[in-house]
Amino acid sequence: MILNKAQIDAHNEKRLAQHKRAFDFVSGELPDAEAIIRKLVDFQVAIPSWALGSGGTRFGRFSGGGEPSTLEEKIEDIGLLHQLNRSSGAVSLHIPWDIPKDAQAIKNLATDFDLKFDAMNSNTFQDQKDQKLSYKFGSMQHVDKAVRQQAIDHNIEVIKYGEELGSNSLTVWLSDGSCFPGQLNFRNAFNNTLESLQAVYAALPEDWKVFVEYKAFEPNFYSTTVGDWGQSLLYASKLGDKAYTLVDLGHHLPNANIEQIVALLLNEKKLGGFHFNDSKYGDDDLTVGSIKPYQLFLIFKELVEGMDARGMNHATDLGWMIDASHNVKDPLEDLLQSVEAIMLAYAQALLVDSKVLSDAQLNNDVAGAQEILQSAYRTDLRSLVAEARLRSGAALQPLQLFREEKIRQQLIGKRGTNSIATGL
Ligand code: LRH
Ligand code: MN
Repeated sequence: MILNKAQIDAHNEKRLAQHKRAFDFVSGELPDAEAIIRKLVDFQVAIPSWALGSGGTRFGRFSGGGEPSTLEEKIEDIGLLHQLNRSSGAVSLHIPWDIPKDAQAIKNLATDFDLKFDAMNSNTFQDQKDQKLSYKFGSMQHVDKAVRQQAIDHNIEVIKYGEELGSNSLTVWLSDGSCFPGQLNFRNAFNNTLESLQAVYAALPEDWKVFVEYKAFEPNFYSTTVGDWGQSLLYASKLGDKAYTLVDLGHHLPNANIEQIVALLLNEKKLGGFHFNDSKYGDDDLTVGSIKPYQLFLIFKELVEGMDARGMNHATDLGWMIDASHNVKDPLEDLLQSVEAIMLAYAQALLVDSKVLSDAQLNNDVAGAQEILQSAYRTDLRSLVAEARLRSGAALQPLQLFREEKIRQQLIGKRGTNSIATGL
């Protein structure tokens, strides 16, 4: 392990007095800081195995060096993140980018880092070198039944890997769609996709869930066969109780009201999980909370309110995952900032007094309602999130410790500057 308890303790020791001052001041002002801290300690975010290297775009890729080039090294990097913030306790794998050659060994290594396996991700949006039939014109929507069957078989194979690792959910994102009017029969594409998903659904183990991830566009630029929350909800409703929708924040058309979509999917008991990231234009996969932090807060406000209304367990009843790609930031620093943004938005949402807000809404007190939301959003809860880390044995300032210990330089020392991580 690159990092040990003594290094974390020394880091915290130097910052304890300043932290206590901030924490005592803020917590003293809050109705129930302890309740919020307990929830923060329990809240774990899954780290995508495909976002531990420099992604890049079609215009270029700029590696920062020291990237993990094996699944073992990826587990080590996610383990390091979890040591630093004790809020990254799960791995979301992408197949075939990260096939566990020895599942038991990978499971043991993950356990050493106190990591679990969250949703498995299938991939029928790329052609693998040994693949018989191409997905150029789609996978589950394809006009050729043999191509659809190939996609179904792949998803069933992914479920098998997940069972070996102790995962209990599958995320299906289909890049299927069309680039030009006339290219596709929308009704046939929908019916083929539903029939294919039904075959995958039938292969789901009893305690598993399947998440249908929607996306407005890219790589298809005229239609996408699972293009928005309504289409995903249609599939999930027709599939059955083990099927849910998955909300990737970057998969919406500009100015979509994602917090309203979240509220309605929760209301329908069909919200399965998230791919957290941020974006200004398209599926930019930027650091969570780096562009629209108020939207992230509003989404968590709907999550807390909607989950409480259904008596759901915040930590375990939805899939909390990051889906990011790094072009100019160190991948691990970017992920540390994303987890911090998620914990802060969750903490602020927990601060909203839903009873008082409901009274304002029932009295059409519009300005009053905004005051309630914005006073929560404008409350600096960084010391509470830090206190939750301290109590979990993590670092008060994970990004600072990552830099103080020159961890990227250590990784470059171990892995070199040209190691490449599979993924985006
Ligand atoms: C598609 C997506 C999907 C993943 C991929 C890595 O844009 O969000 O969740 O499979 O990114
Ligand atoms: Mn995604």
